[in-house]
Amino acid sequence: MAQDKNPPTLPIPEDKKERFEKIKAKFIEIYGEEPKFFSRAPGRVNLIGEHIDYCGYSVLPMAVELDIIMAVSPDTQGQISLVNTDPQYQSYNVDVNQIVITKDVPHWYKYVLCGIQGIKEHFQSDTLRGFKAVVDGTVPRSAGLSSSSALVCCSALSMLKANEWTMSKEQLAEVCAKCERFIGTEGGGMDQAISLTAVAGKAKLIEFNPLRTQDVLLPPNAAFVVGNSLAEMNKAATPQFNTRVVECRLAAQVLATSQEGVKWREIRRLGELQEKLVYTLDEMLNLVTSKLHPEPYTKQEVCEILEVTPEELVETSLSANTTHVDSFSLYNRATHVYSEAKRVVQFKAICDQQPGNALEQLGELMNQSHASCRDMYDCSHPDLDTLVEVSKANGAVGSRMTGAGWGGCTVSIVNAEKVSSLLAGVKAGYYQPNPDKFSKVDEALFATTPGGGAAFYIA
Ligand code: ADP
Ligand code: NG1
Ligand code: MG
Repeated sequence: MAQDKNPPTLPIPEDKKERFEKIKAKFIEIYGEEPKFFSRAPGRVNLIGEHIDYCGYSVLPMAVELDIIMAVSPDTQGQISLVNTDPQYQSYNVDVNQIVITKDVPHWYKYVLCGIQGIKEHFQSDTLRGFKAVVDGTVPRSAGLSSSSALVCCSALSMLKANEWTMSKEQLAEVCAKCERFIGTEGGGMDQAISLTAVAGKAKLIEFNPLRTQDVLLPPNAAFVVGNSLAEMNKAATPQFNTRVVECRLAAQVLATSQEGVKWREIRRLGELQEKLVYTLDEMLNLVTSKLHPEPYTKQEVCEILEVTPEELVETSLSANTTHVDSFSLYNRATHVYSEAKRVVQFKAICDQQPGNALEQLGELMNQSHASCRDMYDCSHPDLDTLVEVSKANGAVGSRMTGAGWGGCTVSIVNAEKVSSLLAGVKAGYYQPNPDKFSKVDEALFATTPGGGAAFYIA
């Protein structure tokens, strides 16, 4: 893969000028000087491949138009000064050498600090510049469109340029995937990779270890509609996300104990176990059926199988906010992961071959993905399930929750000619009956095409 130096510096598009000017005006009002540059990183919608990036499996997202923009000016004194255009977020200042990111409350500025700290650790320089910034975001928060990673990536870009350092988009994606873990979520790297490497007009297949990306050309008659259920969940503030990461790790380790010649302590991901066994995904699904039981495992049972004490289990398999969890679903989680990994391969193959009924085939895979997220991964929400059904009843060929789930958005695939009727039907069927949701429908429901990736803009 080409390792271009630094994401591109682009002219501000005509239709975005007003927003950039507003951010610039705010910057001048706050800091009494003009910003030197803008950084921008988009959110994303994941088309298929949910909750499998952290198991080592490929995913297939595209960037959206919604983004985080920062107006920036380097600070040679090493101060970081952050102001958000949204008044609900308090301003924050810190010396770049004094950054501490605690995992307790995920305050907004900690995501910015994650990006700064990641770049700092990568370059290990004795002389560091800070920066002053005004942050403006349009990605809905905690809605599965990755506002957190857009913020982390945008911040990393700002730190990089403020210090006049260079790094390829791919290197940045690796750094940003790791540094978002400072705040406590154990994600797999999909969000940062697509935000940084997206190409307008194309979805991407993203593979991990090492990070690789391939453009995916979607069928010409395919359009995508995103609907925010408006149920919200912050991933860093709740243990559900990390519990899934841990359940997948335990499933891999428990399965490993059933295989001769495999040391479970060397296995941390379901994908690593497949590699070690040199099995197909179908063979892995059979292994799950024959070696795991569908009922949840108690912590005691897991400890007995792995022959460790509960204290040792914390060391070998658990994470900071999951030490209290005492029941783990291993069969269901592993079944979801291996079947979802298979659906991603099938989705990519359909896009490559473009058969006449590509849209229907892709839609069916998305429907299966939603059912698996809902029933096997327990990461849907009743509002998401309703939104999926309303979308399918109004012309969507396929519909599924997207992102981590437990609330947030759905993505539907629809024939491009039927976008307007789908939007109208979902507006009437899902939003209108609820006055609170209906008041937000204009931001919550939209058609989207694959957007471009992160970039700098001249101030
Ligand atoms: P998601 O990534 O799916 O949107 P997360 O729960 O991972 O959801 O991250 C949401 C958090 O990211 C918010 O609670 C907030 O702290 C931070 N965030 C996102 N966008 C912004 C923004 N524009 N300004 C400030 N903080 C933001
Ligand atoms: P969101 O929905 O943006 O919080 C999270 C993870 C991804 C991936 C998805 C589920 C982070 C930063 N993001 O995304 O890596 O695991 O859930 O597919 O942890
Ligand atoms: Mg997030």
